[in-house]
Amino acid sequence: MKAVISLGANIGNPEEQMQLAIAMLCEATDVVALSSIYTTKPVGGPEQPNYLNAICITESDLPAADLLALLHGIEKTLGRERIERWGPRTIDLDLIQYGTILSSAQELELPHPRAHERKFVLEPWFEIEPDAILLTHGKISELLEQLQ
Ligand code: PH2
Ligand code: MG
Ligand code: MG
Repeated sequence: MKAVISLGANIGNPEEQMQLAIAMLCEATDVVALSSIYTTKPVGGPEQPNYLNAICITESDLPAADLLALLHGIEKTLGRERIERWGPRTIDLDLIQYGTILSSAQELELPHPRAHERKFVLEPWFEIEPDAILLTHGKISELLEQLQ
């Protein structure tokens, strides 16, 4: 199944953390596409530094909970501390969409409930998969257009 994963970092050494997270994703999963790295203004949360953001698409057969655990493991390895919602972070790996799974579980909502309104997710995703459909909201090209 195709997994769309978003990466973000804005404290510590964001460039290095992004590269390490990408390397770990390549090691642990079958990465099929990787976007450029974008510099983006923080959305929500306290005043904080700009982010680096990217999207990675991988092929995986793992159950969603196991894939999520893998992402959390990478975050932990790279020193992620969970202090404040939408606060600054050394690395954030979010599962945006996984195959055609729809889930409203609190531990893992799929597709990601805010993906449709986040340019920092849609723009890099569009770069590597322009025809992509966000299962809950439709064509990402149109969602992105609405945000411009
Ligand atoms: N992540 C957030 C909150 N705000 N803003 C940007 N630009 N990039 C992010 O990755 C980001 C954010 C919560 O995960
Ligand atoms: Mg996030
Ligand atoms: Mg997250």
